[in-house]
Amino acid sequence: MKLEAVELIRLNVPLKSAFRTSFSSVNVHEVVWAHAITDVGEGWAECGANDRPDYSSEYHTGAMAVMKQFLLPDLFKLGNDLTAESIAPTLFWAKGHRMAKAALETSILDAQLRAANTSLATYLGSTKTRVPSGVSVGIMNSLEELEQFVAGYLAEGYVRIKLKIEPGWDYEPVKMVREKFGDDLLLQVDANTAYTRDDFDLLKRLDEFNLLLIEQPINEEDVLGHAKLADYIETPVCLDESIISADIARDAIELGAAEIINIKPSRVGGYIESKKIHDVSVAAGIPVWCGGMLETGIGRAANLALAAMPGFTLPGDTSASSRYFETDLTEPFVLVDGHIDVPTGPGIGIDPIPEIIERFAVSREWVRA
Ligand code: SMG
Ligand code: MG
Repeated sequence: MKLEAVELIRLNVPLKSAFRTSFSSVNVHEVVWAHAITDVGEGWAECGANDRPDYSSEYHTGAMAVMKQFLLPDLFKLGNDLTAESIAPTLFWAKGHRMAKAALETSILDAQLRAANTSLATYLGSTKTRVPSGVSVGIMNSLEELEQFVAGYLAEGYVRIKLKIEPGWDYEPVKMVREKFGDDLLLQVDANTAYTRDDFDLLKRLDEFNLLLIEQPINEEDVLGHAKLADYIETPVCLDESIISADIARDAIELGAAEIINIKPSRVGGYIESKKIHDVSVAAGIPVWCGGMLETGIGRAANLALAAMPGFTLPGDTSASSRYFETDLTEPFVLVDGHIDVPTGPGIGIDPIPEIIERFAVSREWVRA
């Protein structure tokens, strides 16, 4: 196949309520999409970057700049030799920028699979038709507010609760949720690197709550520190930000730093690398689950296909459209009995709704061969 053009679309999508993590609070989710036009048809993907380099070093304006100046010219140069599988090797010379690369690879993979009439789930070797859905609950202003939100999500049917934590918002909120909602609740926490090696005793106090896991407690570059923590506490240590490739996943597992892995396709450069991380983890007996970056339906559809792979044995942050959005940009994904259906159509299996793109788009720009 051949890449003819890519449209980069920036959208500002309002959130139903502010989402606060240890590093930011957002009311409007700023999104970038890649819309690939090839000789065999079009494809869509969402870039996982935030508007600021707060979750990772990537950010929207930077991701679009590297796509335009370096990544896309190389993909155009491939001419008729372009395949989704050729993208990572072609762009390997460009260090980092995995979220930018993932968006391009996924949009072209979507086009390739649509033309072949194959779903992304089939391409990845996924086996489930629906996946259990967890929900990520932001840092709140009070324990009362947190209790209300958790009660609401459980009433909707979410099968697992993840609490965002940071110093000062950890032991008490986890204790409250455990006490109010019972010992059977699947409960985990995510610190987004907010702690340090000096906080191990504090984190050990969470052992009493029988958590499924603690996600990325300390600096993403301190993989050895996570191994030391994993030795020190009972709660399984799960890595998110640290795992940017299958090689790093292999090393982190061997070091004992990753007892569980959160796979986010955007963070690791796409779905092909995600499958490699899945395979490395399964071979080592490490459970994986699918993370999220507050994706709209375009990103969520592809994440659901990944989450349906056999090694994804823990519920993911693959919540329904209504978790974040009053209006999604695709047909909404709905929670049924705590699960979301995996799309079965060709490619990512879902299309954006043009009028809703128009409503939320702040810029649309074509990059041509
Ligand atoms: O998509 O539901 C979602 C978001 C889940 O908590 C979530 N993501 O570190 O896992 C994580 C965070 C990153 C969010 S960046 C704003
Ligand atoms: Mg995380």
